[in-house]
Amino acid sequence: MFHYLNKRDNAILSIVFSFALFTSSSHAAVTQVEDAWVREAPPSSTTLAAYMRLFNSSATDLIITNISSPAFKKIEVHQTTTKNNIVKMRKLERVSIPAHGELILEPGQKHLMLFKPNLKLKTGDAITLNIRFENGKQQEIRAEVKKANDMNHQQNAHTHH
Ligand SMILES: [Cu+2]
Repeated sequence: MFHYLNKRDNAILSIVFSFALFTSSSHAAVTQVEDAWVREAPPSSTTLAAYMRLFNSSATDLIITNISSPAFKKIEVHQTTTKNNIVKMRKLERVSIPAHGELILEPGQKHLMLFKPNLKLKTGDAITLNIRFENGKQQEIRAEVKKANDMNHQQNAHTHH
């Protein structure tokens, strides 16, 4: 358990350090990114899902116009909804990160739907996502492929089999 906590603390430290770098650089990142990951799927899967948290520290909303990756043919932002026990996903046409706010992409909620991978992705692999914003800026994000259970460090480490 202690080992687990230490790992998490290190991750937080490195995120804080990245923020410091970004704010002092002229190539400042458009958003601050936390926990970007792709859910590992069976090799035959034609769609995968990616999750992350994007923070907008600026005073204006950031509108996402396009997301792409060399590893996938197409990427959409989806919203999952559950109605009468039926789970549905719909494509969101206009997605923004509010000023001084955040966009949370997480399982069961909003997520990135990644279509037609160009290669078989497994745990430990990483992909690059390119987000374009309406203001003309763009940002590259690295997302690591993980099993669904690996990412629960923000919630809890309880898994039931
Ligand atoms: Cu979806």
